Amino acid sequence: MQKIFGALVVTAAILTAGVSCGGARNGSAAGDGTASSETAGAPDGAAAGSANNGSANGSTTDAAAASVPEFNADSAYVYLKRQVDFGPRVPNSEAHRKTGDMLVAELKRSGAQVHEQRFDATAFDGTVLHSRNIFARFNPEKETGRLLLLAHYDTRPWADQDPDESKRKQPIDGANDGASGVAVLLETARQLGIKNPGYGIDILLVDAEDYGTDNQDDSWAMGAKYFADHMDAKGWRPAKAILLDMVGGRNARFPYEYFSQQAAPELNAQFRQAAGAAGYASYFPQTMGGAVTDDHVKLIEQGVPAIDIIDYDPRQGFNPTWHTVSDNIGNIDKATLKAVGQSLLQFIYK
Ligand code: 1BN
Ligand code: ZN
Repeated sequence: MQKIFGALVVTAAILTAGVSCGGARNGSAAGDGTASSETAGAPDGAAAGSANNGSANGSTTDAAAASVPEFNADSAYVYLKRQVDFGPRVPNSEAHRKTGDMLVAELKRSGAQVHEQRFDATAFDGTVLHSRNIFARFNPEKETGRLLLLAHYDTRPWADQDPDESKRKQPIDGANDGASGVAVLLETARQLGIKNPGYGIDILLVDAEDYGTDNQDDSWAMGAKYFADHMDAKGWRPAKAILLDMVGGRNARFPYEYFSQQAAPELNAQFRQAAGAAGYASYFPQTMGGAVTDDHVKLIEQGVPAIDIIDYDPRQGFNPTWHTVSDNIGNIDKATLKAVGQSLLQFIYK
């Protein structure tokens, strides 16, 4: 088993913190939710366009779900493009701030109760990252059994894995590493606003994930750590959590991530069962991937069973665009967004 994490610990001091809460509003379909007429990926063994039995117009007060809504990959793609169009979402940049504002607005539009959790984090190089986690609650009155879905929205400041050394100081677009997970969750939020799953679901868009450095585990996932360290005081502890990271790449595959399987084998099995039921088992091979020090580890460390759906195979590594300038929208595969998003909706509404 190959391990992708460092051994050393670095101080990621939190200097200041504050939380604000926005009001809930009813969501509506993303008006511009069709970026193109391309057909998103068909499920295994099915014709394109016939994926699933969902209706787009369920009542917002439905309780138990008899059918699973259809995940609109075109809408997810638009959500991805909107992020990328702001430019690299490096903490402290204007693009980062504008993206955060857009995410808050979209989550409110879906009908969620939205909280902005602001904090400053000191990165490994001493840079103070003015950061904001964005936390959206569906059915906030349900106190137990809540499902947390998360993804990071910040992007890496350096293309330090680029094969061309002259590009390694450039920031990345983060179309896959960052925007893809957020896009799937924004489309999921839109679906939750249309059809109430009948239980508590939270969506957490975390900040300050990707400002890390080799061999310093605590230099990564600072936003997730901040959330995990403060969730009990806020009454926000979930029963289980699913992290999406790099869920839009070409030829993506999502084997079991090591820490996920150690901490939450049952949740992992349930998610993969849902993926199979949705017709997307081929994206989720029943093999062990590597260990990735990602946002979910911060929740696991606080006792939350959490899994990471991440395109990482120890034999092939991450997607070849990982932390390179090629992590751009041209290398996004809508079929991958569809496979992960539909599997997630199947899990939610099963
Ligand atoms: C995931 C995406 N990660 C960063 N971008 C987590 C990670 C941390 C991956 C350390 C490799 C090493
Ligand atoms: Zn990254």
